[in-house]
Amino acid sequence: MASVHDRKVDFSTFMQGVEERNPGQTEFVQAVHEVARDVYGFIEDKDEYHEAQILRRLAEPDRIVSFRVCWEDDDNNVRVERGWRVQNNNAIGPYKGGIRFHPSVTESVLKFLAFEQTFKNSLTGLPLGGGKGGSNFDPKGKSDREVMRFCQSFMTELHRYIGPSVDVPAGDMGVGSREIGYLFGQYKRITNRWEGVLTGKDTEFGGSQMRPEATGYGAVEFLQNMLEHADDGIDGKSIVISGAGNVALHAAEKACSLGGKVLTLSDSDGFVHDPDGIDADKIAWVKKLKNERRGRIGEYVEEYPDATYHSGDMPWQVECDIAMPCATQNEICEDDARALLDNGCMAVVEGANMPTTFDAVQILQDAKILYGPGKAANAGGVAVSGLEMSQNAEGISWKHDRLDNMLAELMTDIHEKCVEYGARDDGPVNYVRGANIAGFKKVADAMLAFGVM
Ligand code: NDP
Ligand code: 2IT
Repeated sequence: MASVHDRKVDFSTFMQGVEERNPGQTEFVQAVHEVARDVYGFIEDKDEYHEAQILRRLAEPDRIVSFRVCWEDDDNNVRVERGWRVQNNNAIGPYKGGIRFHPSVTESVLKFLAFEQTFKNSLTGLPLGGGKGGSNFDPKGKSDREVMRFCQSFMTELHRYIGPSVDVPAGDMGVGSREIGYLFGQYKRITNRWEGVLTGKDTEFGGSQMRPEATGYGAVEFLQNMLEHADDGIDGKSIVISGAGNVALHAAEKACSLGGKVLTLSDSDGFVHDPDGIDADKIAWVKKLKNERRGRIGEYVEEYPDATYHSGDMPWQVECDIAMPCATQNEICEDDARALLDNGCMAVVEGANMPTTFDAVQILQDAKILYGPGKAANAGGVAVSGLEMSQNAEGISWKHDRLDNMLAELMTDIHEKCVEYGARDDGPVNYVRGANIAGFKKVADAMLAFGVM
């Protein structure tokens, strides 16, 4: 009989298999590659993980549901979009992860996000499995009623596959408070059940205090932990932020409150650069622009004429101490990473999921600057979602300050886990390795306990 040593596949054979089984799914392969590289080092001398094929199983979603979403626009045209829910792994808790509405959504994008989410959710220390869903529907330029009809149709399909102890979606790109309201309303209408099946709800109907702020605030708290660990701090640092959505604006708000100077915000049309700093009042103005008027970031320069607008560009050429990508995947490429380093950037902390390409990550890591990967740095959002689930299950709502403190503690715990597995003698903590190994170990040990399935 072959021994486990004979059955062990090496890293490159493993990755070759992932590529062959997922043709054309570049984002998914990229996410698996980044995790597997570190996990392979960790499990090298641990036969039990090889024997049980843990990594191979984690890189194969438990299931993927895909469905047609049909809706009518304001001109009575019948429109057809695609919808998915990827349930990656529920070893440590019900599937949990956001829903994304964006024209760039594909099965590959949702598989990468669900895979990442599995490790991120494990890092929070809460009982949350990993999932992600979404549609190629573009809410931009649609009326409220069009968004409502789309959300209702999406939930009419999705409700069969979710539930408070089965799978609990939340928001992500293109899905904020408005969309969660429409989705939750339709779930309640179809099932006749009021239950905590979605997080990110408004506080009037079971939402948690601090959930809107949690991802951006948490990312800055993670940055603060990283800087303190390196005997430094945020006060006086210049910060370049991409995006102008939920994560970017709350990251900007928290960074300002800690004495950071935020220089940029962006959307998919371009970025604004305000050398005087985008302070709390200006951020409040952008929040209104985005959430109420659904405007574009370029309008900032009409309100604040000392700022400049750079159409079609990303902000990575702007000189800064710290960069926080908070928009989308693969928004920092190799040239951007080099430009950041040339301009003296000393830390990159990811509010978005996988915003840095594989090669750009390598450049930043080789330069030994502080680099906080999304699965650790942006875990505050899903962590407070986990707290929303607890509050819904108990039928209570905790106060703002309590949740604010719990978020800060959760981010400190995640930082400590990264240090535990990522500390090295010849440079700053390798937060990528730390996050990957700590995230993997908890899920893997639970899977071992369940046997072969
Ligand atoms: P939002 O939809 O609120 O904002 C997204 C922002 O990114 C918008 O300003 C959008 O501009 C911009 N953007 C989108 N695509 C591009 C692009 N190709 N180039 C440049 N800018 C782009 O989403 P969130 O803030 O919620 O999410 C941002 C990131 O954070 C995503 O990666 C998400 O997965 C991640 N994340 C979100 C969490 C949450 O709780 N919301 C939790 C953890 C991670 P435009 O308006 O032009 O589309
Ligand atoms: O990427 C993410 O962590 C999210 N979009 C939040 C998921 C959640 O369930 O709160």
